[in-house]
Amino acid sequence: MSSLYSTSRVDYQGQQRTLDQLEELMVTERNPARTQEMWTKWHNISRPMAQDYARMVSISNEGARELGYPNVGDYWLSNYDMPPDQMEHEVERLWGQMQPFYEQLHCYVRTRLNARYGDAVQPATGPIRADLLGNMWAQEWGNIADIVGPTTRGGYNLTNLLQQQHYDATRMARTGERFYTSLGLAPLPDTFWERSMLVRPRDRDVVCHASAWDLDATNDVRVKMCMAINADDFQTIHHEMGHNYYQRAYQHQPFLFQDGAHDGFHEAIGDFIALNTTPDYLAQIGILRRNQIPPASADTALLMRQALDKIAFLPFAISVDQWRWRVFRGQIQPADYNTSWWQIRQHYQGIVPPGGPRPADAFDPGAKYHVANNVPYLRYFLARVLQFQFYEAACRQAGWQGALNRCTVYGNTAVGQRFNQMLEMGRSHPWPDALEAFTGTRQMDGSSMVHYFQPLMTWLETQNRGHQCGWDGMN
Ligand code: X8Z
Ligand code: ZN
Repeated sequence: MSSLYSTSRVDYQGQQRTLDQLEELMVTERNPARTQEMWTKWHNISRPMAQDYARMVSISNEGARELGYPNVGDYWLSNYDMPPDQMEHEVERLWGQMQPFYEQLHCYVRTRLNARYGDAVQPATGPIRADLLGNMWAQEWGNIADIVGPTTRGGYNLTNLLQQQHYDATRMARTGERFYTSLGLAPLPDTFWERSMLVRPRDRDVVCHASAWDLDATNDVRVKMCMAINADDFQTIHHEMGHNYYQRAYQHQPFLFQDGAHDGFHEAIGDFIALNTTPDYLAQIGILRRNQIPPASADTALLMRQALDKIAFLPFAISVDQWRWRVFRGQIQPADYNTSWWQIRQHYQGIVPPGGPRPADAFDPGAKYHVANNVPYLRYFLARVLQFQFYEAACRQAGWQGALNRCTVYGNTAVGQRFNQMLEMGRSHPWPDALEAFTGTRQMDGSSMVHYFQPLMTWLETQNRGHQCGWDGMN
């Protein structure tokens, strides 16, 4: 399953394309016949995985039972210092805090897509077509900010800026490292630069899905990814370095504690850093000119781009593991794999596949890396909530007074020191202790995310007035 995922190529416009190439094309392709073609061809690569997946489910459930868990779903959920059913409630609680935002965002995006493409492509009511959102899995929608966002003077496009200034993979990575060192953390070792793989090699197939590695629990940390020069991968390189900086910070812990406080912490570190790459910061490091910093009146547009990435992601992340928990618990049988996958996605995300219902023998979950490679996904949902808690706490420590989305703690070594205290703890304490060390609170909580996006929420509610929001199957 893993090598099928990583080595598949599909014919598109007369050429054999890899996933990373298709992903890059999806960022800017706005012709719905073409996005549908790319989408459908990629989702068809995983059809042959269905049987292997079913076999993997039964083998790994057997392993989970030998370890004393009823199934793999409960085993995964047991990783959060509380019983699995309590953790499931936590997830529902956190999603409940953000769900009204998502509904407003969905409603607004649907209206804008309908206006652009017409009823035949995107109806004004009901779910959204999954290939129109600028991302192969409709998991982050920021790439269509240019067509759904409010038009503002003084907006900027990070992808264009990086390309115009001839950024390459190393420079993207050096830029990421500079943020961490500005907080007082040590530079990455020379071996990072010698041994990391930042671009797709010409001469062999590799697993391109970005990852971060700690080879020797002392110094040999590396990133492996196939970088494109765009805003998505600017985010991703900060994300991966977050893993590496965490790994380095907890290397003095005993072996069993050399890990994140929980897996959502590991995924949140680099994303928290990337939240600080504000226009002001981009100007400080020369990506943006001072006179290009968008005025306060552009905040709606800036928040929109962030919401398309951060809020739209939440129901996607929940869907992936809701589906798997039910599969591992035997509530979804192999014959129903694909139909349940789309029921769940329609329920949480309000999206549907392009071109009508998918064939029952398709295996669309396998077209996502973490399913084909059996990597749990709840971590990314938790990370999305946590990163805003980290960010709000950091900005409070820095004494920031303005709008939360304009805060950057770049260069703030006092914040860096307290941040590092949390990182150094690794998994040596229950996670609420680690959270408290940096933020002062012991609960995961969506209210930082709510604060960040509140001005946009108000704006969206006005825009959506008179529209019938929601979709079939959401309740
Ligand atoms: O898989 C990742 C990272 C590696 S841990 C690149 N992410 C999720 C995804 O790509 O689906 C980061 C955000 C969500
Ligand atoms: Zn990660």
